[in-house]
Amino acid sequence: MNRPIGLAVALAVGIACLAAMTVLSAPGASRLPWSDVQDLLRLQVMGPGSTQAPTKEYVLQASEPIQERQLQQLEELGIEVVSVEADVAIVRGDLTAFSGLLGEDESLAWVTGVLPNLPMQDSAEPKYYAITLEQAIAACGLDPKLLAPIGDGVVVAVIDSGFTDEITQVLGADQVCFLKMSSPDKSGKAQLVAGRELDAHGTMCAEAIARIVPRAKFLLFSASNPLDRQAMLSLIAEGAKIDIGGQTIDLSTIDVVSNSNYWPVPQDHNDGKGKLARAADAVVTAGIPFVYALGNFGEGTSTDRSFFAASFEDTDNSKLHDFDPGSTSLNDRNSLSIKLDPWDGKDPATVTVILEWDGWPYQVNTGSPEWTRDEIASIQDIDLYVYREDSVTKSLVKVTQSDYDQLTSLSAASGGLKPVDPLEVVQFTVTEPGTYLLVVRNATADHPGNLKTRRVNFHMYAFVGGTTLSMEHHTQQGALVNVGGAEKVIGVGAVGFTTALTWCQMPFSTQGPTTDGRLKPELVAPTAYVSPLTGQVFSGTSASAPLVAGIVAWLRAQVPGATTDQLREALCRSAASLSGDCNSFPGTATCPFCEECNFGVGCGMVDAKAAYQYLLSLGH
Ligand SMILES: [Ca+2]
Ligand SMILES: [Ca+2]
Ligand SMILES: [Ca+2]
Repeated sequence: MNRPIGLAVALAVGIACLAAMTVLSAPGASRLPWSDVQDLLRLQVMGPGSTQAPTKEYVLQASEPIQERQLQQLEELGIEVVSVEADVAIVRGDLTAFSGLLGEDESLAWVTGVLPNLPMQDSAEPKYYAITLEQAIAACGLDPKLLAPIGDGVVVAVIDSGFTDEITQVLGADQVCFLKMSSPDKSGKAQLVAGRELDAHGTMCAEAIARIVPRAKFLLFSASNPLDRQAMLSLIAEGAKIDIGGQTIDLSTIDVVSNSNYWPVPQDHNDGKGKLARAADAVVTAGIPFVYALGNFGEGTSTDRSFFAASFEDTDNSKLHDFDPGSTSLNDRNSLSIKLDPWDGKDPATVTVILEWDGWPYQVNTGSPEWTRDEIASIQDIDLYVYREDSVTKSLVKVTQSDYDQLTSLSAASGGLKPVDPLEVVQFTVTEPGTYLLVVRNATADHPGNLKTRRVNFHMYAFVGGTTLSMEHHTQQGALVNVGGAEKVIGVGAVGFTTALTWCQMPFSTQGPTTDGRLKPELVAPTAYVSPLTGQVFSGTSASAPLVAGIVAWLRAQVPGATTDQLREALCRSAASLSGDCNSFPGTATCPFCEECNFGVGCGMVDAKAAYQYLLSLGH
């Protein structure tokens, strides 16, 4: 993304609601260097819970109420039974050998599953178990014995932040090709070359797919910034042929793209019209299904991130958005407060806030390089300010600001300068406890020649490193980022296995819809499984999407004639309904493929076998 880094511009006009306060100082209002934005939080951070593989207790599930003789059988195998209740037992011991017997030893056919007994959350209900990767795959309707998931001849592309050597423990050297974008040459062009970044995140994504289609070929793309990712998607959509060490890699042979990372900077307004979303849709149009992890923004508060969406409203004419229109306190009314909690004040915490809105070019400019009068009249400029309330004096201190002038940039555009996207970003370090106030200001009002009437719909994303963040208000629905709103992409949410032995939407899993009202996610898949390669519990929607991508790869091998539209339709129409309150969400979107769908779990849980049968029913 081309975003010029300018000098901070001091506030020209006082903020009405803050005028009565003593503004003590405005320490170093600095812009966040773009490279930092790219590096920051580019991964879908693991969801809540432990990252250590569980080792102690397990939940053993039986096909029937457990009998005395079955308990004896376990004892003879060296497994300690802690407790039994109907068809579930809590057991202890090294279950490595025992797990190997399952599915092989017929006398153990009554054991239908063994789960590590590790609640993923301590504070909230319901609790979630970490499960094994095999259990996660089986839960997706893929029984290795029945379906022989091998994936001969299939080519899988995984785009992620990086890959470690561990992946070669499950994939042969002839199955893997590491690719990344080169540094731009003098003309500014970058090439796809052999190489990679190192990151276990991509390894765990590729590992999950490899367990479903172990004989597929893997193109592992390391994307270190949004521009690289966009370039990669364009090359894939073009079906480019890349020469790597004398060998030609034909990107048109890719059968599925799996992508589980994002940058915290939205590149569109969650309407699928942004650069990355369009690049992803172009991949699907070229005949390659695209599976995307929808993100971990669902919880909204008391995590390391929060999201807020609103339509700009200013009934007190302060030029500041009314976050609390009914409040008699001007500060409360015109600001959104955030607190870090818990925070002991010892280690400075870094907070990043991103503000984006339905500005231009995607939502206003109709595509022509020339702007019409109506389009220009629709441009709205808003800015982002951060204040801190002094814990002693209660006065407000300006912490930082981001105030790009989108209107000036447009004027400059006709002089050959690049336009600035509707985006404001601040980053500040919290060095003392207190409440921070986020303020969204209508800067268009400063442009008297540009009277604006169009309502601005804006999104705010806040992130903190190392602690949790509580936002005064947060919005649970619609916190999609990057590719999340793309029309043709299969967006995947996350479900966990609960202590009630049901599948339930994970609280962190990002909810739809898109800003233009379309259903997201399309479906959900399990998360929080133990990666055999890294020994970590792989959580977040990052872990769910590769399971769906693996199933798509498997379907491509089984039903080579299925089109991308048919694959998407088959996955959605055959998804299993999830019961229970934790899967109930208000609101339904336009839902072409399922009768019962919602913004939390989409059409439901992916079911590979049912999707396969659905494709057969279409005549394949
Ligand atoms: Ca106001
Ligand atoms: Ca407020
Ligand atoms: Ca601005």
